[in-house]
Amino acid sequence: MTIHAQQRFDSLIEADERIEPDDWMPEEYRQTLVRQIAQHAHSEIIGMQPEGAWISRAPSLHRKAILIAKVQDEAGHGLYLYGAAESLGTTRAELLDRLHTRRQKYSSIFNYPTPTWADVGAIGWLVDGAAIANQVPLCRCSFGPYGRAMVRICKEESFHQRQGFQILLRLTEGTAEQKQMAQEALNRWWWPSVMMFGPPDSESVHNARNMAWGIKRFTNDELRQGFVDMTVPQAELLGLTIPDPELRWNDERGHYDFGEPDWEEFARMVRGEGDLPEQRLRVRREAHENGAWVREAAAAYAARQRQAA
Ligand code: BYC
Repeated sequence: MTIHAQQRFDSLIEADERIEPDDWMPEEYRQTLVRQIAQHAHSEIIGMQPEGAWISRAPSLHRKAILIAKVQDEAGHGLYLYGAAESLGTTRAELLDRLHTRRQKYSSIFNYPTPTWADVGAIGWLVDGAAIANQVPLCRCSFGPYGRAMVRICKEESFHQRQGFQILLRLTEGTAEQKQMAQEALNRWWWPSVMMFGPPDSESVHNARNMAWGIKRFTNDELRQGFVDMTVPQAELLGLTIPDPELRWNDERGHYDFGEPDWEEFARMVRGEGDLPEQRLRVRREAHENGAWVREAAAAYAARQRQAA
């Protein structure tokens, strides 16, 4: 590395311009991006499971078609993100191996069950809603391929969020049992969604450096607050009650005050403790093994094309 290369990197960051894969970058910048983008990609593909489990049980053909499209979108998001990570000099095979051997994480949010159809609505409304709050600022990430991947992902997430809201709206307009089912799904998914933004700022390891590098644009707590402020009026529209007795509008701050999440539970979910996280990884490893023949066939086909060229 020359001093010139470091200066160029610093001045690009300073000017809020993009770093591209061929540009020199500090090793820590590269590593934190691989870590975050891989964790994000893993979350997208593990995140196919809780909703995927409802494809065969969707309440109508129409809902089934929408759900299949949504779950396929998540697979696509995983692909763009693995592609963005590969541009930093790693490979998809290596990243998947790190996921399968628990050397890399996926989002805590996907370690919760989906016992009813209303949970599918709650994932779309709350989890995709939280994803949008987190990912819209990532469209301006200083690393070009990640920021550009985010633009398309955010467009798709906003369709996902609306379909989730719409599932719950239909349920809340239905019978007393259906409304109850929607409320119970909100009770299950509210706190996990609030925690999805990561540990409080006081405990965040990467906040400060990633903000300075223009990877993150807002801290975990700022994003969490934005999510709560955005979601409370939507819950009111649905006629559902957010399960937080401390939730109230604070005129002085111009934001909602809310209670403290259970950070011990968050830590357990991040570590992947329990039967459900075990199942998530088992299903993922099996899917990978069952797909081996596709990878082999694609590699053989590519080799033949190269020979023919
Ligand atoms: N779960 O220093 P911090 C989707 C880890 S999927 C697990 O604040 P950072 C969808 C963190 O990695 C979208 N681990 O970290 C798909 C770090 O550990 P390491 C998922 C978490 O990076 C299907 C440690 O805690 N979204 O939308 O500055 C269906 C300290 O944290 C979590 C993304 O991946 C967590 N929730 O900030 C429906 C967004 N939170 O790595 C929907 C991209 C924190 O040092 N990622 N940790 O061992 C980010 O924006 C940032 O990485 C985070 C954390 C805000 C999540």
